[in-house]
Amino acid sequence: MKRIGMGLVGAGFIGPHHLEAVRRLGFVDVVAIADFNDELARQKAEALGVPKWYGNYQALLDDPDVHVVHNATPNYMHHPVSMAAIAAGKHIVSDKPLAMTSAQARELLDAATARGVVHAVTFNYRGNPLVQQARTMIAKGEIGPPRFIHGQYLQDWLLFDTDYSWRLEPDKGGESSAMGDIGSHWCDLAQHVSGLRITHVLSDLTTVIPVRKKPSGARLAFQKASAEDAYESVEIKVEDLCSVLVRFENGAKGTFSVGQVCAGHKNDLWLEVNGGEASLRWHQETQNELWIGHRAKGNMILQKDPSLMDPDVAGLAKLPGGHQEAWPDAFRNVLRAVYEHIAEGRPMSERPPYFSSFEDGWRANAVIDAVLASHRNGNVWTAVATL
Ligand code: SOE
Repeated sequence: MKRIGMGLVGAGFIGPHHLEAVRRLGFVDVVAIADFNDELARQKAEALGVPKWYGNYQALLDDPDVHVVHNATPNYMHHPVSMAAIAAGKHIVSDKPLAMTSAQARELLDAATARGVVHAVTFNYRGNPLVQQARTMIAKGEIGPPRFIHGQYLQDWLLFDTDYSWRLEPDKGGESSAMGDIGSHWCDLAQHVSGLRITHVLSDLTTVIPVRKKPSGARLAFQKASAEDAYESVEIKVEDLCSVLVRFENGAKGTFSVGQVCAGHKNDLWLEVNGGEASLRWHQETQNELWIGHRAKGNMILQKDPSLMDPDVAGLAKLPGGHQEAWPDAFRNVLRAVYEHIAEGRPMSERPPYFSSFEDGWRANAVIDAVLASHRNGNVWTAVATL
């Protein structure tokens, strides 16, 4: 297979995971890293074994050895970096959320489509084998029409007032914090697995911790406060907890909660779909099991085992039953689809279902915008924009 050069912009918490996933593909060369300045970029490049580094992203975009740009910067940089990458004719992989607003996301989708580059958003949970098993079962009518789609995405790394992230600053993270960060995953997963668009939402947003101690230095996601940190007390205006009622396009109802102040919940994403004949539930923290609920016979738990899965998606499980696959494997699966697509020069219209594009990124941003508007306008039912 033709070798492809990858360039990473932003090497904070998530960037190194992009890098590790593409290294596992076997036909991708990690060419360069760009970060906020030369020294930071050099340190990151050395630590991650990357040959070239740049103190600004435009220099990386000018490098002819870079064919695909991964945008793993904080949210406020998503739009400018991705727009510049598209203008430079590079294929682009953006971390989620695609942009700060659905208007920005729409600009990105239109620009990437017009330039004819491959565009992807890392909704990485789609790459989990049993997520695809669930999607396939629903698409084939095996649980009947979805009637109730519900779940949660809870974490606890922002539980204490000494916990901090740039995501809590609207100029860096956007108007929403928890919804943009992890709610975007839930909205994508629910729509992807059910095959149904979210049409309306009614939301209630809360800032459980209205004043936090902002550390003088940078803090990565999940990084604990240190006794040496100097603090400044800052007012927090964005939500760290959120409850949403949902309506789907076929009339199905739903509900989900998103929070990052929920003690004991580490990366607790689950999605349940109750259909006319059976139910399915997938839980990220026990991701090698799919619960299948029945009315007239015993419930079952399907283990991730390629020999037991639907043959259409069994190939996403790379190890036999009993050999657990995990978070980085799903990330790798999504990026494999993207890079195979690039290598084979196929159009975006021929991408596999679990390849999340800028259109999917726009869709999640549109739901987030509606969630914010619903809350702002007094917790009222609000329509989600359509393309
Ligand atoms: C922090 O909440 C975070 O790293 C998210 O940004 C990721 O998208 C999620 O997959 C894990 O948690």
